[in-house]
Amino acid sequence: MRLLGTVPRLAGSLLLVLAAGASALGVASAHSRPHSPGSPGAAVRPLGQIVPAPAQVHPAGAPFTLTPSARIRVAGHARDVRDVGSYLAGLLRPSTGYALPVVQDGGPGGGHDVRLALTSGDSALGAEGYRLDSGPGGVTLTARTSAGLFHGVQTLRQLLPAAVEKRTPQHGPWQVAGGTVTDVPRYAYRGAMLDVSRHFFTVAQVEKYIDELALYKINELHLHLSDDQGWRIAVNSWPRLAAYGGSTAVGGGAGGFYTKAQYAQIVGYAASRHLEVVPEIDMPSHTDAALASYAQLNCDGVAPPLYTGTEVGFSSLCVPKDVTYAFVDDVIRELAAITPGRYLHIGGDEAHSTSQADYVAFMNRAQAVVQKYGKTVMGWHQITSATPVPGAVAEYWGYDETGAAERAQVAAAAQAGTRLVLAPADRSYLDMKYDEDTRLGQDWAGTVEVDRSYGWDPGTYLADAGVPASAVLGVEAPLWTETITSSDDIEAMAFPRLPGIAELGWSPASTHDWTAYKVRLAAQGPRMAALGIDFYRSPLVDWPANS
Ligand code: NGO
Repeated sequence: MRLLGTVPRLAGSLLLVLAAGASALGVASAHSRPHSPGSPGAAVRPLGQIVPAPAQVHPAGAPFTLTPSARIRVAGHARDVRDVGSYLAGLLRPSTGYALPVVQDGGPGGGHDVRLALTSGDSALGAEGYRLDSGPGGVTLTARTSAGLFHGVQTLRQLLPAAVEKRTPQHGPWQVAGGTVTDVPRYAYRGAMLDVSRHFFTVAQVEKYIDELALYKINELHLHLSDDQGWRIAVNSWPRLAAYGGSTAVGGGAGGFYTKAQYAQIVGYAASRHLEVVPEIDMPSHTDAALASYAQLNCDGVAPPLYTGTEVGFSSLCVPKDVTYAFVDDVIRELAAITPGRYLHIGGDEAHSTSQADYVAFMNRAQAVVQKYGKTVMGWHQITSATPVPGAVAEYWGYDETGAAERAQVAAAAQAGTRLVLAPADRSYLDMKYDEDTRLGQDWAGTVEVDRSYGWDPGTYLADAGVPASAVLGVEAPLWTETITSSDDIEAMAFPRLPGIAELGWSPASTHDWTAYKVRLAAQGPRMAALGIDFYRSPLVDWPANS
């Protein structure tokens, strides 16, 4: 633990501490009952005591107990549903020590099993919703899609004791409160961005983050693949971008890049956790790595040196040159070809060394290239100062200091049909320090404690400026990595703010309440600790002793 001292690891007294922590939180419910004589009485967490808060919760009846003979029954033959079953088994086997075979379902009833079933009915569940029915006879997850079942698995997981997250055998009982959860997301886009340019992160590090994001029902992974300090994706037609432009990082250390096969591995891993990868090539500024790799991309034909500092806005592609558009076309064509997701992000932020006329000309041409290769344009909200193409998504990263004119421009675009992903820097930027003592991060948008990060409503955040609630596609939590170099660093900044942004993206506005949220967040402490996530123990939250 780097931020706040040592993490208590109380393996021997885990159950007692769990029980004590649970009752301190008032999570022991009418549905709790001792599992067996002499059991330390681990309380059953109430249905709904999860993050993100579910849309509807109906506690009823006695709990379900996962036993050694339980099976994971998968209804139907769809490969992706079976994959969700295998994923669930993989989560539960190490800590329970149970075999949990994934078997074909013979129909409802019996078995004291966990059952996963697709339904074509219940259109209210939408593309990502699910229903969880729990009782002594079993747990059934129902959804219209495998994504819905996967999100239901995250709920089931959070209803089990935190020790289920450990990778070595633990003591049960493994109980889930009785009743029904019916849950659908508020927003379709619930993103996390990782800047792999300022510092490079390996495939394994990205996969680890993906696993952590999935627990909170995040469904978009935005990868910031290029910036002044590093180009991180192989492009066959411009090989020096990665080979040379990817060779360093902020501070001058070794950089790195993903081969196309490695990128495909990340995309595939994300898909297995029901996240879509949104790749970003930031243009026309934030391009020193490209400009250093190819002299012809510069207006003066001279390649600048590689850059390892942290200034922004000094670089620009040469807007009048034809070769710039050959470059843009090649890069976007190759990236689109390895990206199954819908979106391709072209940056557009902080083009301080590009004239506004050039900026507009460039962004409009770049958008056309994204469309030509079949992708939906995404850009930082400055793209609204060009001409967003129909269907474009602008990512708002303003903050309390953002001027009225800039907000009005975003609002005008939103009124004209541009959809918005909200990532306000003084709320959702995971690289902002929690307080002045935070070891990592920046504070240009202020310090952002957990309550501030959670304390806004995406539906009304830009209402004053004139943004209609219907224009909001969702939220994102970006993690810029000027100061971030390891998985430990990622975790220290993302957790516990990321779960709050995930909740703003998923949960109905009616559940929004800091006092209730901080109790549910506290209950995540032991779970994050069991997962080995080195999270920031915010003093605003009463973390249980085993967190
Ligand atoms: C800004 C800037 C990034 C920085 C980040 C640091 C955007 C969209 N552009 O956000 O280059 O890394 O702040 O917080």
